[in-house]
Amino acid sequence: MKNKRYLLAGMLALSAGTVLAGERATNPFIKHMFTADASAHVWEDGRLYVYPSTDIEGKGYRSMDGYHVFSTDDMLHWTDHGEILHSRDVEWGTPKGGNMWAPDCVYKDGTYYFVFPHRDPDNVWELGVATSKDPASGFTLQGKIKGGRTFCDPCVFMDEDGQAYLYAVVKAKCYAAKLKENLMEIEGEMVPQVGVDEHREGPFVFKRNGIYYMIYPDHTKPRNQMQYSMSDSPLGPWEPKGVFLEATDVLTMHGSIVEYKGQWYVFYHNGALSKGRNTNRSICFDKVFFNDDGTIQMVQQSPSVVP
Ligand code: FUB
Repeated sequence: MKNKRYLLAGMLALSAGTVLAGERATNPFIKHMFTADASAHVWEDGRLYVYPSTDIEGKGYRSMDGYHVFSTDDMLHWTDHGEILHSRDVEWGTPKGGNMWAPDCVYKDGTYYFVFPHRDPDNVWELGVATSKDPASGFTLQGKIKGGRTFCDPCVFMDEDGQAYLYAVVKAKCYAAKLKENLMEIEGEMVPQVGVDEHREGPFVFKRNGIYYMIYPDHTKPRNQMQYSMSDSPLGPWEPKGVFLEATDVLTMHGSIVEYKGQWYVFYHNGALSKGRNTNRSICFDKVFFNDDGTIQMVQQSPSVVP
């Protein structure tokens, strides 16, 4: 009888999303669909949101479509907020659909700006923007970011002074510039970033203790590793620091680093649910630790994590 009472109490706690001592998050943490290129952010409501791209079962990169948003307040229980955008909604996009690659999201003055790469009818990459007052629903298309070339893999970093920076990729090189107040136009020109020579794609920029970090997948074959560079300016020059996350079982690497409730985490993807299929990836996270000089310690990729 006593045991039954404890069991019932435990079940109620789980269903309410209560965290049990020592409870572990398992990797990959999204299991009901394939997801990649996780961009993680902590927003005003205190939740951590992840904006990944969606891989389609049994298909390749060109079929990627239908962005979902996921959020948590304990790194254990995740809410799938559903699809926020599909290629069929993008009137300037390729009629073939798909081609919805690694996105990012940034917050400014009560509005969330979801930035995504998509091909136009001439097969040229453009960066689209959709906005919402809610971080995980109600996004409305606003058009394309003006002033750039044909960029992919956008990252928008909002500095503490309210200035936004856009980082994006052309032919494996990382370019960056300030964004204008409207976050829809590039100020000046996108300039190649110095000191990120190993960069292949998927830049993500964050700031810690006044230092800017850019993390980026490198050219290592047959599977990319994650490297990083540090700078005292958001537009570099950057100082290369090398690998901090080894390759997984898929070709690509792409992710983000964020602090949540006093702990730093890195998000990345692997092929654990598809048995290593390069285009059916799944997002994971692990803890990140820094040395006293700000450098990042090698990350231990784990099947499960105590947040
Ligand atoms: O997910 C499609 C592409 O693969 C991304 O845009 C790249 O960063 C790589 O992960």
